[in-house]
Amino acid sequence: MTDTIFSKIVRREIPADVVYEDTEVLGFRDLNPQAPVHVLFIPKRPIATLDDAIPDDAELLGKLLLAAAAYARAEGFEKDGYRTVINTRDHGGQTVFHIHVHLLAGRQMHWPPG
Ligand code: D5M
Repeated sequence: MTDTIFSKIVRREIPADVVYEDTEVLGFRDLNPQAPVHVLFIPKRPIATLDDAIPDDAELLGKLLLAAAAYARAEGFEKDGYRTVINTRDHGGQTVFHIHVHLLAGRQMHWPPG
């Protein structure tokens, strides 16, 4: 897959407000926040979209979700709750083709999403 801006963030070639990091996952604040808290969790090893994930990626995808949950718990968001979102390709509204989990917290979310 082609390099994206998120791989540049992983390599620290461009700045980001990093709030979570482990050996395989990076979490950083979204530049265009849609809630009081809006953090993106990405695997350091890029996968373009959820549709590109293969069975060998299962553990990494699980770690991505668990990292978001661990961060939410550490920040105390689990009490009121929060939303996690993965946008996939055009109709999903994906704009950066390096898979990412949006973590949104700090306000009431609504359903259905736009
Ligand atoms: O979400 C892609 C998200 O990535 C979107 O909410 C903006 C955010 N974004 C784009 N560039 C950056 C940088 N450089 N830092 C932080 N956040 C960024 P999608 O689900 O693909 O629409």
